Amino acid sequence: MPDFSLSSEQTSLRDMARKFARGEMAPHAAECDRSARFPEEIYRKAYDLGLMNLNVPAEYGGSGLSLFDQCLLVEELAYACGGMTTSIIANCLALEPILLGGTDEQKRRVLTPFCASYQLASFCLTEPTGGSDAGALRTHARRDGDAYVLEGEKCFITNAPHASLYTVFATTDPALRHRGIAAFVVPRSAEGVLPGKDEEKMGHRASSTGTVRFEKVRVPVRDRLGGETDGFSIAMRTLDHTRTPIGALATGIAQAALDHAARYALKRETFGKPIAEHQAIQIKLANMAQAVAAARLLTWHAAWIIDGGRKGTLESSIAKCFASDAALHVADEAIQTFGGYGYMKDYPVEKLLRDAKLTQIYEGANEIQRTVIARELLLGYA
Ligand code: COS
Repeated sequence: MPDFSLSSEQTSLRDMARKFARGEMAPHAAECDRSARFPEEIYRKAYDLGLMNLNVPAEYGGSGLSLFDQCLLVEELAYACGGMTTSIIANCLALEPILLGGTDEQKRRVLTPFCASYQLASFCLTEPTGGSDAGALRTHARRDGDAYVLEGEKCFITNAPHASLYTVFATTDPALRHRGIAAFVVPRSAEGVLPGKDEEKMGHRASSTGTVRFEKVRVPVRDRLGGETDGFSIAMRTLDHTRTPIGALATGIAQAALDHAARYALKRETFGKPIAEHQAIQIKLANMAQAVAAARLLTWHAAWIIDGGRKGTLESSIAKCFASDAALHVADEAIQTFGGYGYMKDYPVEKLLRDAKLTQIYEGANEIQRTVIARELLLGYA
């Protein structure tokens, strides 16, 4: 059985993230949400504290944290603002394909200069014609001498308008479906890379989400990750790793919702006593607390499995799916505890609901997570 007691290093790491989240992020969360502002100055501070390239080994200039330690930090950041956290951890998603599929030469050439200063990277898999069916990509990679020519469009890409580097998945032959997909590293400076505008979103409004068009972009063969048919496997293995921190992100949102609800319930009086003394509210708070604890433990368990060298496909999908459903439910119950005030933008809980919603959709919709969970589960019964 795993032992989840934190070492003194882990406690210091968590406390550092908590201090940054509550001191630097939280004071700006409502304003960035209202105006959909991308607070680059906060992201630069996150970089300076080593909170950005968490998964990149120290030898390539990153923080080199275990997935478990990443989850500790991500929960703290998300407690303050889910949207800012999404932008802060997007580099982990974008760089993971290089860690999994790149050679040592590629890692040194790409990651080392990238991590040496504040820069953003984006993971480009999803396309306008579909995100869940990742084997059906239309972005095309045509071999031409010592390069590929990329042509196509990606959408819903976190940080795309601000990124200097993209990891891009493209097909050499759509008829081959997942067996025809290759992965590439593409600098924004390459001719024909055209990031689009920021999308106007329901939640995660401090984060930036946009399209990227690739118009006849020449990508040298040396910037392909793995073999020409390895792209789908690299994408899937990347998501196995990065869905777990989404569980942590959702847990942070849920914990914030629970804390707001409990504090409010102790202050707000009806029928001559604080609503926290009414059983209807106590049951709500008790159920919310159970959901938060289970989300955190499932996330830590998935991280523990993957840190131990196992694949973690099942566990990361369970963590992401459960924690994101829990976050939406807990945020909803927090609003209900606040009553009419909860529905007002002057109070913090309606933002938590809008932010929680995205965690059910991105890095694989929860319907896909359930597909993955069922497939993995049934393997054990076949
Ligand atoms: N790790 C390694 N390999 C994997 C894998 C994983 N986690 N999951 C699947 N594969 C392999 C399979 O073993 C299979 O290999 P073979 O061709 O050698 O048999 C291949 O990939 C195809 O797998 P599968 O048949 O399961 O593919 P499907 O087309 O049915 O799609 C899902 C699988 C739905 C799981 C995939 O398309 C998916 O994850 N979609 C969601 C994408 C997503 O999360 N998008 C969000 C982007 S980030 S915001």
